[in-house]
Amino acid sequence: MKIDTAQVQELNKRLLSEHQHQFEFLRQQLDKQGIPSDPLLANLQALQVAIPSWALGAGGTRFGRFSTGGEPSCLEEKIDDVGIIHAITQSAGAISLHIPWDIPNDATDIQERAAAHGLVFDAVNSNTFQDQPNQPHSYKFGSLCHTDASVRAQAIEHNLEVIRIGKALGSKSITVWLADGSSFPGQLNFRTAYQNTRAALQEIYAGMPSDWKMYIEYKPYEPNFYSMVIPDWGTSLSLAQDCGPNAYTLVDLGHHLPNTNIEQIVSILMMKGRLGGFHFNDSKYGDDDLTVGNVKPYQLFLIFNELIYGMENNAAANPPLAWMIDASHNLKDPLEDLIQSLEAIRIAYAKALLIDREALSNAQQENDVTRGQEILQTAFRTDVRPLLAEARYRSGAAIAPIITYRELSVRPQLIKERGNTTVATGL
Ligand SMILES: [Mn+2]
Repeated sequence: MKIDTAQVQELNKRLLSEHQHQFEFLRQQLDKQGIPSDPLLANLQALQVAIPSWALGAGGTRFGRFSTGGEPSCLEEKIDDVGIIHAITQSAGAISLHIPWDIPNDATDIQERAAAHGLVFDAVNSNTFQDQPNQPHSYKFGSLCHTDASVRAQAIEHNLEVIRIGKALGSKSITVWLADGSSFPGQLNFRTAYQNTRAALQEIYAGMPSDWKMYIEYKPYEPNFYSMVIPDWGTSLSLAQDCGPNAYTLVDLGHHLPNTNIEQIVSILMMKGRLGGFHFNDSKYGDDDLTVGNVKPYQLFLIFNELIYGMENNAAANPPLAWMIDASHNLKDPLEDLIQSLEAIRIAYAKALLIDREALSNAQQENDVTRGQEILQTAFRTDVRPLLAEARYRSGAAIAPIITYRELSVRPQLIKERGNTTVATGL
């Protein structure tokens, strides 16, 4: 299924006059604060977030999985689904593949299909957290950290294969997330596990083309519950530094213990020029992988505050970040969920762009705590939705994405084309 942009424009006509009224009101409010709208709109139009190939079907828990219907059953259909989201929002211009779930049969074919939807390939993701059929060695007790050198060699070779596949598609980065760790005290030697992992990452790094980046993701627990080899940003950063200048830390919002100050982590990593990218999601308890911004929108805003500050004060030359949604959709239509996530990311970004940075810096210098809070919350409490709608409208996307998605009957049509029982590869 492919969405005709003329259909989107047609639906926009009905919403246009009400939208213009709301946007004009906001534009005047911002003008009074000395904030011109056009640069904000240009920033919003430029922000593209990658959609991972594993987020297009229904996720599940270890207790069960409930199908959505019309799920993509091959890589081609996954690309079509991202194309649908991009046609409606013009803000999901990239797809992130997971190997081996999404190995393309013909790279040129797949690249052309993606290009027809206006999509490029973002970071490729390796998988050594589960065993594949006919794999000689098991990852039950770890991959890059394993005590047995032949298991480590197999895991290294898999990552090099992922790089080769990514290269053929035009990707420029690899994300490594390791499930390695231990579930019981005494199970492994912390130092040996770290040293094995470091040596393996260095080998993978050495096999990367020189214009590629490696993103090292961290997570404090799960699937191992006593220790993870890369539990936190400090460990990830130390490994990245030991690999080389093209290795970076990747922050997944759900990969923190409750109440961790993620915005502070973002700030320090950018100061060091080592923040590579972001996996967006939201959570109440742990790695819940919920729709971005649905539980803690203020945290997301505070993170964007640091990201923008980091981009504007970039002495360490932190490169442009890789943005990706990393969520699991257990109840909602995955495409609707992803559209909502894209919206939440852009809302947080737009609000953070409104912060009066000079006034905030002065308040901090003068230790005026009250004023600092007022400045942040004035920006946060501004309803920027008309700004997002205007950015979308100018890009040829939908003024109201969820309404448009439903009026176009996307899901019923996908069910008609693909059936009710297809299962997307992934978690
Ligand atoms: Mn992630």
